[in-house]
Amino acid sequence: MSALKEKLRVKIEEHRPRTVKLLKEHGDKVIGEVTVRQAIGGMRGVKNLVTDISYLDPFEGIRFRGHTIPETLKALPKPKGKEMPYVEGHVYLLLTGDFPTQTEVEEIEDEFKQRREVPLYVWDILRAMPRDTHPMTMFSAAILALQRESLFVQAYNKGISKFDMWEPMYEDSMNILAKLPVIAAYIYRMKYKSDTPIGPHPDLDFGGNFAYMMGVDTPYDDLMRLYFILHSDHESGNVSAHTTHLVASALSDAYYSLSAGMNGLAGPLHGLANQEVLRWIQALFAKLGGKVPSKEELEKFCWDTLNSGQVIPGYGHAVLRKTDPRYVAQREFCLKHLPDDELFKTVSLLYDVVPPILEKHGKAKNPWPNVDAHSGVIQWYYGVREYDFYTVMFGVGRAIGVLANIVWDRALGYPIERPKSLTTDMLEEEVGIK
Ligand code: NMX
Ligand code: MLT
Repeated sequence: MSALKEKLRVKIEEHRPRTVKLLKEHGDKVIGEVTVRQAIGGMRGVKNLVTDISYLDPFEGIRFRGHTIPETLKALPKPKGKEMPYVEGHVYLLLTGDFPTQTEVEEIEDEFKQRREVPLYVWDILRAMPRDTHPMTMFSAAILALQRESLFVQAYNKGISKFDMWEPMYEDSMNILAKLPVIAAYIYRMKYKSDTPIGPHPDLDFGGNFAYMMGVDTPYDDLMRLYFILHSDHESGNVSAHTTHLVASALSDAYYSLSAGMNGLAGPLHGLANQEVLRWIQALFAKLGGKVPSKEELEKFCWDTLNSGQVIPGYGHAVLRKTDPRYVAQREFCLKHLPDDELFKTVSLLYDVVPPILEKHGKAKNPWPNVDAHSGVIQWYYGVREYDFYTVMFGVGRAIGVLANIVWDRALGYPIERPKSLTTDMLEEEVGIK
């Protein structure tokens, strides 16, 4: 058994009594209430999910296993001579709650190398799809196609105790994670680079290999290490995490669950917003004949967008009530690596322009930028300009968090998810309209 799996076993055994005690001794304690607005309005703010992988404070932003983004980036080990940490180390942190040592991280790097070979039928399936299929459809289909490899299903069919289920879920999750950068880069090179896929490099880590397989030079590797870490998890209620958790709660395996989560990520109000941001900015550039927009032109474009009933992509959030620290981390990367880039300057100008407009517009509860407002501009700078691919990279990162979550779901024996619904008649009766 790998050191990571052994560590996880210990952590799981230590944690289980806490969940048992909460349920047994405090199971009926009330921790919130639900209003009519929440029932109709997407359950916003209803406290009904439990995860220890990450927590999102509305004003502080995300903490991974209790650590802010700057703390996480500082404490995780880095490949020699690199600015950003190993993604493998973040996998270790999210699964176990501890920062790994250099040796522990290198063990996972090796483990991923052993697990990353993608069966040929996956390439056949991708190649059989029309080339103009959206890359998120290809990505989700590839994950789903791999479902026949599930060790969880094999174990289930043989008969497995509920409390051992985390082990095959972990094996499936690690197998998927190792393959995702290979699949994503393959889709990119097949679709947009004249069908010239580049295979993995034997000496490179998760982020370095992704950059290599995309065919983009350093410091793109460091950007992608940062990118995958930043996008990994955002507590449990977001659409991709919640969907993955919900599907897994039926004891569907990690392939079924992740593919479903990715389909949620592909929505424009969720992960696809990063593509929408670039599409929106490029539409403005096209309108101005390629000229960099002035502040006044940006303001007019924002109002035109709002007045035509559309949202400003990359701004607002269901939970956050301040600038997303994932936006800040990407901005810092830009200030260091591409301070004079015109598109970065436009994104920076939007940061000045959009919040007061959204405040004046008076609808969005959070006028500040989210992670998606920034990610596209850096990809564009490094030559990855096919913006409908951006959500696939979000998906590779997001898989780290949602898979860690479903391993723990099985470890703690969480049951099938099944909230209760009411009819409109019942709500009207409840509030005294009828
Ligand atoms: N531009 C225009 N209107 C907005 C925006 C925005 N960026 N954000 C929220 N609103 C509107 C929203 O559509 C709603 O209008 P209505 O009452 O007519 O339905 C109203 O403001 C209240 O919405 P909120 O409660 O502030 O936001 P909610 O929690 O419902 O939705 C988002 C959160 C993120 C879906 C929303 O802010 C949005 O659509 N933002 C733009 C898309 C985006 O950037 N999504 C990416 C989110 C991050 N991610 O990666 O997933
Ligand atoms: C995410 O990273 O999942 C988004 O910010 C959306 C969310 O948290 O609701």
